[in-house]
Amino acid sequence: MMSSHIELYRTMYLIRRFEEQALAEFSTGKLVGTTHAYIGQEANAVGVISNLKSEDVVWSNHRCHGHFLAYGGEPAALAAELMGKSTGIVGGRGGSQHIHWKNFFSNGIQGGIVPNAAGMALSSKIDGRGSISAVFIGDGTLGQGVVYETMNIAALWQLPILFVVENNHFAQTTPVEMAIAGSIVGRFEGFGINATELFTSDVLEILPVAEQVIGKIRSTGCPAAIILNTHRFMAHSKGDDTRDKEMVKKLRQKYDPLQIHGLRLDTADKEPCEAEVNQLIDAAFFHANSADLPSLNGRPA
Ligand SMILES: Cc1ncc(C[n+]2csc(CCOP(=O)(O)OP(=O)(O)O)c2C)c(N)n1
Ligand SMILES: [Mg+2]
Repeated sequence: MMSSHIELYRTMYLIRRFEEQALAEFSTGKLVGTTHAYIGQEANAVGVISNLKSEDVVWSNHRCHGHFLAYGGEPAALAAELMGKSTGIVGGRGGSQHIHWKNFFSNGIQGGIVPNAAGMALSSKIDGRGSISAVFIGDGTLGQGVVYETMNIAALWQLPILFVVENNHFAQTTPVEMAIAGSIVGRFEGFGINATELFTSDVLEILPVAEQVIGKIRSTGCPAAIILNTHRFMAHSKGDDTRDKEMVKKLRQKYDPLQIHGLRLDTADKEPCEAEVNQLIDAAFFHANSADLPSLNGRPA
């Protein structure tokens, strides 16, 4: 496997700490716009993105911080972006949901970026680049018609695209049972797209399955899907959570990806790793906080 146990833990811990800090700073008014924490879902981003190559393209959504950090994005640039600062990933103009760095793109419009992923997969196929597009969507985004138009064209034209559905069982406050008829796997299979479903928060279970599915996309050029059943431990955004608090607590006890994978590590490895990441996060937010706002049409803000 391409990443060691401690590397996998480090990336998941980095995401966790970033999100905790972002939520803490939000309440102080330093962050602008909105934010959707990835806490609880870390194993998905790490398990999938660890298998991608630099020429592959990652397409993300409103809950994009974890995907961006797993992709190798700088926490300091992300923190600055959340604060609308000039040192942000896109100069402070994208905020939490609209990021572009290297081959990473995110968009806050549910499903809006899915056809772009197919377009880039088509371009890769035409040019013979061999790269794939990986697009992350949530369960609630399966309510968007454009997702099905994309599945259709991806299957019809045999495009190298990986659909990753992170089913955290809620779209904001709507439980998946109230929004989705039939099955998620069945939606892909209806278009002839192979779909693999996992029920785990263990990065070591996601990693090899993602490796196999991605390998198949590379060797066949055909689309595929991974459905990851997962849980978010925080509110949808900052304070909007109608779920029973005890139920969320129980989910966290059972499905915390950091607890699950952390048990495999020696304290002698884990503690310095956490200390290094804690420092990195502190520095990221400190520098973001002291950075300048972007200029307006070339004039100082
Ligand atoms: C087209 C569109 N409609 C509504 C919204 C507002 N909105 C943002 S996230 C969200 C729920 C998304 O649920 P899901 O796809 O399950 O992702 P999750 O938030 O659970 O990660 C909604 C309704 C939006 N961003 N775009
Ligand atoms: Mg959801």
